[in-house]
Amino acid sequence: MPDTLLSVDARPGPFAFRRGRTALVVIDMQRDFLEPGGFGALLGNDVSQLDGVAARCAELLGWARSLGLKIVHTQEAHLADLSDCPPAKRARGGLACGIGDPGPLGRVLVAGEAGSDFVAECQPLPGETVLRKPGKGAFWATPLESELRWAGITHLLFAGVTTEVCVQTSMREANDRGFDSLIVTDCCGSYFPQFHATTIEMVVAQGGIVGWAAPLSALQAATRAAAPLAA
Ligand code: TIU
Repeated sequence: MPDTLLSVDARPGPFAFRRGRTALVVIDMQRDFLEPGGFGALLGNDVSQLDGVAARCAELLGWARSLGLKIVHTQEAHLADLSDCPPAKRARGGLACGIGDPGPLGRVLVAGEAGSDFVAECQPLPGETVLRKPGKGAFWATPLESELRWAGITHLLFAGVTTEVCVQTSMREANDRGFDSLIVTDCCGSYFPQFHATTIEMVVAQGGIVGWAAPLSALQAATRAAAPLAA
């Protein structure tokens, strides 16, 4: 299949990428962050602030699948023995029911438990990468960078939750590793709307100090205007 060059109407300027060199990274669309009783709720957050993100991420996934993009789903979850959970992370917040404890969705933030699973709308398909990560950033203590480089990926599209925690941390890690990255603004969400909005501004400020930002509609428009490359 010939590659395709797409140009997205983005901030702070056009974001051009080749279909064959671009991956969609969907960050932590797990029950633990989106549903009542999960880690996000146990931290004291109002998970209803994330209503609508799963449906929009599903639409983004459909767009990326139809384009044949590489797709990575990350999952913030720890090993059952918590050997990959820094004690400082577990202690943070002083929760009565925290990481590793039995909660309404199984052991909190532990791989294989109900809360660690992806929400129904964002389940990975066969052939897509599922990347468990112990931290907020997708590159720390994971094989993500190697996997992207081996696949020839140079450009990344970021979506998922939460905008200012795991999405922004991962995007900053990608930026420092030389990947050009775009945050899909309406396919991310935060428990704090003002943090979501400010994160977008932080990304695109200073000429795109961290990367680019655009809504899903801009990606869809870019596909409609796309031209196949000769080789
Ligand atoms: N608490 C919060 O906003 N986020 C996280 O703990 N993890 C992710 O963002 N995935």
